[in-house]
Amino acid sequence: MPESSTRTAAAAPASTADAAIERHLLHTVAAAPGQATPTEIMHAVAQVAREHLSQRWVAGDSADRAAKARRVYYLSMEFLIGRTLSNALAALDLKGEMGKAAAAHASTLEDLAATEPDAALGNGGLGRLAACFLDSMATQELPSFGYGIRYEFGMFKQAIQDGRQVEGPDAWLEDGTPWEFPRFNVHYPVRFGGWVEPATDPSRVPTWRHAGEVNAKAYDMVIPGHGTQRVSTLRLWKAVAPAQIDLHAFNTGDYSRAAEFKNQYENISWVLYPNDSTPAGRELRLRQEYFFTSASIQDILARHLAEHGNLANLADKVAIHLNDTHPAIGVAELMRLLVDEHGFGWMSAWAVTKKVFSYTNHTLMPEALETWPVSLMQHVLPRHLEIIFRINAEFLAEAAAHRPGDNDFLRRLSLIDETGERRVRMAHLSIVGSHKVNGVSALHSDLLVQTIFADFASLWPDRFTNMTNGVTPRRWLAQANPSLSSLIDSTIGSGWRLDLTQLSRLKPHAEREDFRNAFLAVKHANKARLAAHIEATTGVKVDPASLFDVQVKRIHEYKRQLLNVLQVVARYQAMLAAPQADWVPRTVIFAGKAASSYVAAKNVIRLIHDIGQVINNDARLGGKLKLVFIPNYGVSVAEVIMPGADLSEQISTAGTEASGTGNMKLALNGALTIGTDDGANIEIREQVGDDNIFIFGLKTPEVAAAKQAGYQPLRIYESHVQIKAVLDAIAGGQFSPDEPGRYRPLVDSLLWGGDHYMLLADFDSYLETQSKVDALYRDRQAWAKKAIANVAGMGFFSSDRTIGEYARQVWGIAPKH
Ligand code: 26W
Repeated sequence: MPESSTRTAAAAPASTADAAIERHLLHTVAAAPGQATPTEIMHAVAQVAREHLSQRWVAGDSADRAAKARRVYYLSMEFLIGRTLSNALAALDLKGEMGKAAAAHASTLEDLAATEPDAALGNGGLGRLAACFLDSMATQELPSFGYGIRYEFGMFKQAIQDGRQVEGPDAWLEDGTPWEFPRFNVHYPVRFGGWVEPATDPSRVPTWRHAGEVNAKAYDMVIPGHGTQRVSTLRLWKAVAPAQIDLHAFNTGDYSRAAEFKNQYENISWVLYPNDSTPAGRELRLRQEYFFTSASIQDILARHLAEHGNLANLADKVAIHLNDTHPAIGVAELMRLLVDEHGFGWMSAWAVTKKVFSYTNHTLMPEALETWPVSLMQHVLPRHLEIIFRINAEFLAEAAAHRPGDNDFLRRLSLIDETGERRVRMAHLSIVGSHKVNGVSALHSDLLVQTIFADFASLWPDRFTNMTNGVTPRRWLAQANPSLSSLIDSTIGSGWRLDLTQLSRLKPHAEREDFRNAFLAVKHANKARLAAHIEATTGVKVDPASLFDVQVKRIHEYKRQLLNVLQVVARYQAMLAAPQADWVPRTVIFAGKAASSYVAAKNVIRLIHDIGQVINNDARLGGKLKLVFIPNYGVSVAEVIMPGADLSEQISTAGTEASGTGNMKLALNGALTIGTDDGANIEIREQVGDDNIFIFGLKTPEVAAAKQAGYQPLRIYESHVQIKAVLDAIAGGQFSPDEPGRYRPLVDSLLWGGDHYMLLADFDSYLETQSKVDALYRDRQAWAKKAIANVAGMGFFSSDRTIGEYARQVWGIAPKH
């Protein structure tokens, strides 16, 4: 295709858009326009968007180069992007034209978009946050790169068989993706294993005699910015065996040996670890972490050298952010590269390293904090272990000066945990190697400095800060909820997409009955759409007029889906006891994946299904209570759920949920929150006002106090008629008649296992608050007023605000807006 006609396509009136799609159908997809399938048309439309984006990309990249811009590099093991087509077309302002062109192919843009597989390169909140951040960084024109792993298989697909979760592979790259650009000339060697030869004299450096090497190849995903010509880059690394490795086996005709070799190297980028709760103590995971971190830092240094000629001003031009501890080995890797390969002295390398890195913690739960056995690190990364030991020795000497003689203090601070098998504490390495450390909500950041990082905070109080999470309004309102978006547009204008604080202008409109009715009509339509999805995926018919009560997130004990389930059973029993009472119809909706090895979480999924079977088929309820579990929760499913929710369940034990971001997406779409005093719920309450949110349960200090005082769940059970009835029904097999003992262990974990997350302690308060929810829902106008107040109050929770704060306070880069 000659260049000039590409330019014509870029100008794109409706008919030209059509022509561009046909051109790609013929030349890129190789399908006859009259016979193309929706997937083929989707690929052709994506190619048109890709042309525009690559032009923007090249222009932006040269601008950054020319400006020798300071850049931020966001290192993350996970990016939960979801689909790209609609987002890209919106960013390019091509939705209208492409919609018309799709109609010419007897299709809608939504149908075409639905054929794109999700890029599900993440587990949950941390991965989706990284994706929202990329959107905001591009939109705010922040010179930035995301770096991660190009997993061949992303987050597993969840199917439900006989009420149980079954995991399947996520072959998202099977049909290729239009959004990636392989960079054939960008690749780096990443080395593993072997031993370290000590320096022969003090003026020299040790030599790492590695045992194996893998090639990291760059694949760029384009991240469009909104309201700007700028795009950002997500650079993902694929592991490829170095050619010489299998050459010998090939030459001797031993193909299975050659394949084995190849596999051994290439498995590094094969699959995402599908666990968000306990760090996998597996060697492959450590190799993944080092693989992408090393390739990324080599790339960062190469770019800096190309632009500046030397590394002397590295800290002036480079900010590297650690998204949790997964890339923490980067601290040792940068030291190794500077000292061993670029001639830096130890002291000056350390000064640079500390200025370059910053670190976000995403969880307080001690079991989720990563540590690696010293013996494993010795085996996989011997030179890095040496470097970590030296960092530790110097750090402990500095700390000792602060509290002479306090060995306990030093033992707690050490980068090496010496209790039992010696282990490297990756969070400690991240803190020592960074100039800023942050939590993800006000409460979480406070708790970090009061609990797990208290010793570090006593040394360096200024290093710790808070950056409350946010979500991108482009995906989570404009794209997911077009009807609410147009209602907002026609009321306060469309500027909220780039300045979410403008939503506060909706506040006075909550007083207008016509606006409330329009809002309720939008909500009802979104509920009808969600109801259709529920019926299609579960076979259960639900009533869009009922209260849609939604708990969607990873399944985890601390998130307390089980507390919600107990409440549903209590409601069921109460309804049976008083069938004539005026019950508010409710549809209780769950969705979420359980880590494949997490037995307790998987049992909760099964319990939800078993109870659903009974409730959904009990004619005595007159259809006024339904319980459904939507399978395969992910970004695209969330885009259907969020707009259709009335009630947002955020019921973690106080002090356990670092922030939550689903809470923000639901409130932004007009759901009212029922939640504990935890994570970002607290800040949501501050923003929307006490009257517009339902907060219940023990607060963080009360949880701690109750545990201190000797919490006895069995006592509560014995003295509490309703709790007893609920637990007896579940443990006695009322919902699992074919196997009455199925849920005995689950109930025992509450009664005899200590009820670690204090479900029984919060039960009463939760039920009482749920009654208030029912009462409010009866008054549709009063409900609408509060729902609108939620939308209006969500301006603070844009990821644009969060990124602006990081840029100014952590990365030292001024965003454009
Ligand atoms: C495999 C090891 C592992 C362990 C923990 C992988 C990933 C994790 C993360 C910490 C899990 C996670 O996604 N945390 C969530 O991060 C969100 C974004 O900051 C917060 O909103 C959630 O509260 C937090 O649970």
